[in-house]
Amino acid sequence: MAGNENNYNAENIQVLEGMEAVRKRPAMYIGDTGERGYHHLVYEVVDNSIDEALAGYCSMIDVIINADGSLTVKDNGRGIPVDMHPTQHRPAIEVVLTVLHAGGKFDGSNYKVSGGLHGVGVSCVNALSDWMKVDVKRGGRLHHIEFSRGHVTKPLEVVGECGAETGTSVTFYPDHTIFSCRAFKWETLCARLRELAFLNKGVTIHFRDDEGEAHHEETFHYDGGVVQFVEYLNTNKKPLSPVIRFEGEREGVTGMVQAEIALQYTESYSTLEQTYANNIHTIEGGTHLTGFRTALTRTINKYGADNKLIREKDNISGEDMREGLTAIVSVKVPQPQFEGQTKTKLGNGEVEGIVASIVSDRLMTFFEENPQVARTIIEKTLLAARAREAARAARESTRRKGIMDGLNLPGKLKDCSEKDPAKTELFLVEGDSAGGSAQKGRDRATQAILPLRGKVLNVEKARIDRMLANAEIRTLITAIGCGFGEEWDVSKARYHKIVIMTDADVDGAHIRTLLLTFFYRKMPELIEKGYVYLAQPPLYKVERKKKSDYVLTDGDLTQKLLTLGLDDFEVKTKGGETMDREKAKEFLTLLAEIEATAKMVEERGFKPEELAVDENAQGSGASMLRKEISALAGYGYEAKDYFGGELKKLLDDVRTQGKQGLSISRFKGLGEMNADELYDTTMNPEKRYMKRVKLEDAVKADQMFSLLMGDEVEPRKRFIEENALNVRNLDF
Ligand code: 0RA
Repeated sequence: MAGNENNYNAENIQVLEGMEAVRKRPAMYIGDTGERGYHHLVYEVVDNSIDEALAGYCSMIDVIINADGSLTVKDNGRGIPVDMHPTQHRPAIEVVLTVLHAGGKFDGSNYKVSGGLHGVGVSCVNALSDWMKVDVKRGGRLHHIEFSRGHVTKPLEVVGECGAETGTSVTFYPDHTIFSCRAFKWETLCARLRELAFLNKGVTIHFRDDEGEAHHEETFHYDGGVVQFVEYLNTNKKPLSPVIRFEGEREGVTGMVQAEIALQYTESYSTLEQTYANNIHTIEGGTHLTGFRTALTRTINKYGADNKLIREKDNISGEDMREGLTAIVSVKVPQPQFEGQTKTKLGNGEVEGIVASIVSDRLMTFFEENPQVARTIIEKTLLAARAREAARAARESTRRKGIMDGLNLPGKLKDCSEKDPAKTELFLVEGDSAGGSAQKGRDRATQAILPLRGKVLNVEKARIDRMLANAEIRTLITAIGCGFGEEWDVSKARYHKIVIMTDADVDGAHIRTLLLTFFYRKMPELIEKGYVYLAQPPLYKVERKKKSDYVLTDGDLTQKLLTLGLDDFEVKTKGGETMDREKAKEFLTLLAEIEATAKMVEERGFKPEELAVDENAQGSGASMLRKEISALAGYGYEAKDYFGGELKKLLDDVRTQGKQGLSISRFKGLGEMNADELYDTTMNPEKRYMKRVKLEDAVKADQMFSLLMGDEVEPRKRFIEENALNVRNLDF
């Protein structure tokens, strides 16, 4: 026999130590204990179900955010084995859920090609969960087991029968003494689950949110896999070619390497290449990306030369051949090596040649069979090469003037004296007058000011040569100091905080979007490194007894007025009970939200009192209003109490009371603040509030910029119509 009593104890101690190790250094196992790590827990569990799907045993995965904040992942796979483990003397399911790396491979097979980013397995999730409950349908019986912080609290037992059904359901509640994040985010999980459904065609992933009032629900299922992924990415772009898909496999060093690639050319000037290794988004690229690019360049060059479409003097670069390209490269590697700063760069050397060989063969065949498409792509490539050549000439002339290397800083830039970029900030300010105030008010040592006049060029619609001819863009490039295009070097950034400071009006929002488009398309590393910020100037100045105070948003102002007003008011439920102060404030906040939504709905030509009770009314405004109106029930009121005017009057009265003795002025633009005010409210590092621009969902960002800034008019119109009511939530 492999084990005796002592052996069992020794193994048991290892398990305990393993779980403790994870709890002691959670970041080592899941990256961090913030928002990322919190969501990573979900991915680890879902990956196990995806593995079952890849092995051909599972077709459905349900993910549910439960009302209590826990999360369930349920699949119809084989079910985690529940029989006695041969050496561990306890049910296999206990081993899978408490032994690090036990995953699905105790037989040493290559079954598990997936595996989360850190590949730590579901046992880590267990260790980091306040509790975990698992149900398994297997062998005709329904089994149940429970854990707390990685230790069994309710041993495995049979709790019922299940006939021929099989599957696993894991529910866990993250340990909030470990995580700083408190809740799962619908958007974040949606993006990943959608991506998984694209990458694993045929799998159905059903996602539901039972927490809060929102009750979102979405099903992801794509029989077209990566082809549909590319179509999805290009929703807002004009296609130049059909979506081209290749698939192939080759024997690698540690087993069979599979590759699946889909690509499409569009009229856009940007490139979007998303690569995956074993379903993990390899943000830093790696050998699969290199192989893909090499093959693309080689094949276009060869086909172009053979068919006299490209001449030697055309001097086309690989970059030119990727202009307007959207591509998904997905590989499955038995033992993936992840490298790079964030461990998202594929390192397995042989993958480069394997991907290159698959792409070269298949792309050449495609070109030969579709000469018209090949010609269109090559024409686009030639145009890109010419534009790049013109840009190079423009750059050359700018370099001669010293603009690219920052030796000759633009006169408009009011630089700071500090030279250490980690300590310095660059404010991009809308308009000369606000620029003047910012310059006067700033901390000269660490804050530089660059006033921008008028609209910034829309880089979504301009090729690189036109861009470099634009004075505003050149000034920006020089001030930032990283160079541009082929000479780009993020380590040369002259400031580690680049703050966009625009007015809180439509023009300001437009300029902000144009600048963000520029950074996202042309200097994405600045965003990845977290160097780009949005200043948050206050909307209001509130004076009371000679003391002034600044208020950031309309919502904050309402809160302030309600708080002050409630000093002199008593609010009752419909039943006549007096609400305590907290509850009264919540209630009035709800009334203010209803008022704002009703106003927006009205501006679009609808009657809010009708929409609020019409279950069939579509559009985000209708459902938002319905949701808010139904929340009135929590205070014993209903729709007609609001629309009848009684509650509206209460809101007005409290607000009016709150305004007593206050003088409120609204800032229409930054220029209305004097230098001291601007510094105090918006620039002073001790007091200001700024938003860091994050790039969490590259897919969404790409679509958003194509949509807002690109050529396609129809989808933009649709987007703006659908989201007009959500502008207060529209955020980057
Ligand atoms: C170990 C071995 C086998 C399956 C699994 C684990 C498994 C784990 C999870 C986690 C969530 N869903 C899951 N489904 C399966 C192979 C089982 C066999 O050979 O029958």
